[in-house]
Amino acid sequence: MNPFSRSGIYPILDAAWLEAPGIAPEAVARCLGALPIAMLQLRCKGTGRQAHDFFVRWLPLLRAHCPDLPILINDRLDLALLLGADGVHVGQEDLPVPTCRKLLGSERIIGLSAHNETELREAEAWGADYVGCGPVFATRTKSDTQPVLGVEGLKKRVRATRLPVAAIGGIGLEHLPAIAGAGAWAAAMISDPWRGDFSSRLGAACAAWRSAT
Ligand code: 3NM
Repeated sequence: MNPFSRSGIYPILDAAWLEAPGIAPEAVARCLGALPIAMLQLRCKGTGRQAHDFFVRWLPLLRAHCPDLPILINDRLDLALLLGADGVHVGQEDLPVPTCRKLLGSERIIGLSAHNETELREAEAWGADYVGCGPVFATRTKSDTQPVLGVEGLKKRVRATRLPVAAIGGIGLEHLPAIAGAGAWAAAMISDPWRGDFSSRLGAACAAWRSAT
């Protein structure tokens, strides 16, 4: 199945949230497997060993509970290859897309963060499968972001590329109708689902997306 045929919520599971005390990994994985989400990403900005242990722990667990869902790894192409992830998401400072493509082959998914029209054009020329565009709103999760795009800025990015656009940055439940209305393929969310009961909040996000599209 074309992984971009289903638009929707794209949870990015960051180690900072996933490894917090009190998190029940099985319950999180089960909840993700039960929801109509578009794609999943695991992200760990820790040291090499921390990242290794995190991806080794979580990827097989998510795979077992979400067999039909593409699961990407942020940045760490080596660990994506090791673990058989469905692809990687890279930023402008990470390994270049053509290098990732050589190592991953044509079937796996490569997402690239793109912040202006030049980067959007490069993403297409290099054969990225989708682009991440943000921050749409102010975010506390990442400090070195570009200026806030807003919904109008997001619409411009969507119009400027033929690639599917994953909107990212400060996206909460309340923003989903506007993000869907802007033509984004997905709304990538890190912190919002954790602002309450993870499962109910993510379920509400999926329902909000469905009613907006
Ligand atoms: N990339 P939250 S914003 C990882 O603008 C990331 O490229 C961004 O986290 C970009 O959903 C961002 O908690 C953080 O705001 C998103």
